[in-house]
Amino acid sequence: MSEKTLSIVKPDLVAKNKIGEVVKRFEDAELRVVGMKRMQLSQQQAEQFYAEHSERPFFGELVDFMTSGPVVVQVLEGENAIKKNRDLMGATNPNNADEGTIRYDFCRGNEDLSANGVHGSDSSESAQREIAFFFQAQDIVS
Ligand code: 3AN
Repeated sequence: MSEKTLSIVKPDLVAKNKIGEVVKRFEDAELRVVGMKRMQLSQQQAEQFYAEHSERPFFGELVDFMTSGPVVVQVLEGENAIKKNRDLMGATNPNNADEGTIRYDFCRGNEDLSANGVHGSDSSESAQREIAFFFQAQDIVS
């Protein structure tokens, strides 16, 4: 089933000039980038986006990191896009991620767990909410 998911290239990988390498992995896996923009998140946007984690001890650190520099948000489309993107990303902690995943290849050795390179929606409900958070319908072109 073709579906859409939200991906974010986080400030660490934007700063390392890895946007293209991340997008290449999506394209090589037959995911299509159907919406994309570079933006600087405000504190309020980051807090809203990660609201489900607001009670977690790392919330402040996560919001600080996500607002520390520009991000690139994308809508990816393809067969099983949500799981496929999660598989390409690898485990939340890059040091536990499988070799060949984005987080292992570009983020291992990072001490700060917030700096794990990429975000990907974890369910179809999250994907819908997260896509609508950043994109208007007319900014997504399949
Ligand atoms: P994932 O991004 O793999 O779905 P979540 O949803 O559990 O992981 O966590 C959301 C984000 O919160 C992660 N991408 C990571 O940046 C950050 N995070 C998760 N756990 C920690 C932690 N223990 N310390 C700092 N940041 C964390």
